[in-house]
Formats: sequence, structure tokens, C-alpha cells
Amino acid sequence: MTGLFPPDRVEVAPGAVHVPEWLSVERQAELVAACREWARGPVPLRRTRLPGGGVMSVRTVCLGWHWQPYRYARTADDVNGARVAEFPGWLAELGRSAVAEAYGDAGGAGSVYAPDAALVNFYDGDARMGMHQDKEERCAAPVVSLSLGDTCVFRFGNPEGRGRPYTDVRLASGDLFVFGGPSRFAYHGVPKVLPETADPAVGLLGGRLNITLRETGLGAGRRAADDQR
Ligand SMILES: O=C(O)CCC(=O)C(=O)O
Repeated sequence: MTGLFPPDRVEVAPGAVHVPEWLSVERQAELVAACREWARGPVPLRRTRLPGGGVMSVRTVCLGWHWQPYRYARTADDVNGARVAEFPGWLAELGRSAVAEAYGDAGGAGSVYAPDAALVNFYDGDARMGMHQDKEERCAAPVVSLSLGDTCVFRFGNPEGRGRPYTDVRLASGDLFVFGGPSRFAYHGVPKVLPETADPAVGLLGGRLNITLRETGLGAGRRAADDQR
């Protein structure tokens, strides 16, 4: 937390919690540096090609498991065929702290959280993300979202469809957003990034980074099969 009296967490929908200013500026800068390293490879940042022929405006790199529409694999078959970088233990630890912060420690939700995949999204220029569900995971564990750089408008909807009701939340650098429980499969998207809103101390000159942590539910058997590819 950065402020003397940090803003409280806000429950945007049941199980969907926004915690403003969760990461210190120093921690944000460390995460930006880590994202730069991950973007170098073994799989580079890429714009994801959609089955309908469109290309996403956001550029993405994955850790642990590579996401492509609409499945996870160990190798980035739609990029360069390389195996994605390992999911770091320290990032899983950060995910556990995030879940504990969002939901409180009482239920122990944080201690059992075991994310094994991360999508790192970079938004520059007019990049945005349409309303979608995160549903390739075979597991209903929460998604943890960390925002870095420019502020965005994050649209958080409902599990039934892309339309209303939804809530527009401003996610600023250092904010945490966790969605699980009844909101785990809610549609969400990023209609807008607000340029030049980042603190230069974070180390991202222009644009926004978002890291989402997920539990894929893809077990050791699947992993062993993939290792033999
Ligand atoms: O950038 C964001 O805040 C949302 C990212 C997202 O929805 C996703 O990676 O599925």
C-alpha cells in the first residue's frame, strides 16, 4: 500500500473485488522489469490471431501455459513453437497474497491458491480488449489481475452475456482486481486506456501492462504428455 490511509477494497459484484493501490511503486517497477524480460522470450510478445481472421490489438506473452484461442498448451504453436517460460514461484506467492487481500484470510482462500499460468498483456496506442470470459481453465479458482502503467477503464459484467448489467471501474497502476466465486466466469473487457496517466517512477513510459494469474486445472498427466512433445 502506498498511501497513509489507503482506499478500501470495493466489491464490484459478488466475488469480484477491486483493491486500489495494492502494490507499492517499488513492487510495480519490479513487475514492469519482469514483464520486459518475459517479453524477450523464449516466446516474444505477439498480437493474438483470432479464428475469425481478426488480430487482437493487445500484445500478449504467457508464462507457465501458453493461451491461444481457445486452449492452453506448453508450446506457443501460433507464435514460434517454443515452450513458454516457467511460471515463477514468487509470482504464485504474490497471487496467494492477492487472494488473501481480496477475500480476507479467514476462509484460507489465499493459502490454497495455486496459479500456474499468467497472461501478460501490453496495451499501447488504441489497444483495447473486447468483452469475453476467461473459460479455458478447467478450474473455478479466482483470476488475479494486476495493473501497471496507464489507468484503464475495466468493464466488469455478468456471467450471462456481454451486455448490461456491468460496472466500469478505473484500474490504475498498482491496483489489484480479483474475480472468483459467482463472478469467476463474468464477461469483462477493457474499452479504453487513458494515455499519460502513469507515474513515471513505475518505469513504463506510455501504455499499460496487465498481468492475470490463473489456475488452469491442467494436471500433471497433461503436463507429462506435453513434456514429451
Ligand atoms: O487488461 C485487463 O485488465 C484485462 C485482461 C483480460 O481480461 C484477460 O487477459 O483476459
